[in-house]
Amino acid sequence: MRCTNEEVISASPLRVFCILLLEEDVLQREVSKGRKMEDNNKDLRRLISGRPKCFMIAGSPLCAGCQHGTISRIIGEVIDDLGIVGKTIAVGGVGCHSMLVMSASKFDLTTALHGRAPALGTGIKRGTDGKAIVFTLQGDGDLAAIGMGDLINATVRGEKLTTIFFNNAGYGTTGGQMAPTTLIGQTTTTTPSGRSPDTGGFPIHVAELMAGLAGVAYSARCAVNTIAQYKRTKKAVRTAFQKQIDNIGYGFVEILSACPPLLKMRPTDARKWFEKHMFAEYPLGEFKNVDETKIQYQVET
Ligand SMILES: Cc1ncc(C[n+]2csc(CCOP(=O)(O)OP(=O)(O)O)c2C)c(N)n1
Ligand code: SF4
Repeated sequence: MRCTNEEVISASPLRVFCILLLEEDVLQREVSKGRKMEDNNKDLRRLISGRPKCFMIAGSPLCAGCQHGTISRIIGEVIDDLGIVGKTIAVGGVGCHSMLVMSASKFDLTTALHGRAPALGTGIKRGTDGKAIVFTLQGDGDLAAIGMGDLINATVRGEKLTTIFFNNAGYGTTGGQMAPTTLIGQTTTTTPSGRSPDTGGFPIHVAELMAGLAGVAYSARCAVNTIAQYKRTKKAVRTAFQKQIDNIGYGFVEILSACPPLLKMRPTDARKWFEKHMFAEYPLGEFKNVDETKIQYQVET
């Protein structure tokens, strides 16, 4: 997709990184002074162009306006903050969602067959006697279509894993086919007249579904369209990791992520479309946050 320079700058992940990383008071101070950020202000430049310590490269190989990069950055920052880079192992699904973390990070990583990340993560977690901090990166094609059985069964087995779920309402990597999360009426290459419930079924709400499963300790849905959302998402990702670190249960965060090529829109329009339609179908919030995974009923022996 061809974009003007202005559009690329205004919507690219790098700028989203920049804007979102600025503390609000710093931003307000700069704006109230009515001047552009000075090139020689090292702190500001670090905030603008810096990267998580556990990332080896700055920037992103993803399309202009793809919010996967912003989400990946949040994951990197949380791993830095928790000081777990040496014992973290990422398991990437197949798709754009794992591209940045897989190409940029200093922690160990591997990729699973499409949808099988929770199964491979289980093997790694158990093979390290629970010592490794294992998280999966999965898209809505990877997790909610081909991989749904693997995800549910990992929670049913009581695995202590963390999953970051990128919901961009379709398959990005393979050119924009319908996913289980695609909205009713949304046009994709496999729903050229818009998704119809009669033939395409209904959008799936994975964060709510996960909240109903006994092995899950934390489930939330977040977004990264504003500074406030960025902060809330970072807190949610941190909590999802903490549930694993504290051996409480499965930690799950669904994050809404705009994909301009999927929508055949320019980045700025794709973001507006997301705010209008995705937020209506997929409410943001925490659906479960418990400190122990309780047993409902036990047979007396
Ligand atoms: C078993 C199998 N089936 C299909 C594919 C083709 N394939 C690769 S990526 C992908 C879709 C990925 O979409 P999603 O998980 O939503 O990630 P996104 O690219 O949107 O981040 C598909 C169908 C595959 N690699 N393996
Ligand atoms: S196709 Fe979509 S999900 Fe993939 S990098 Fe581009 S914007 Fe991101």
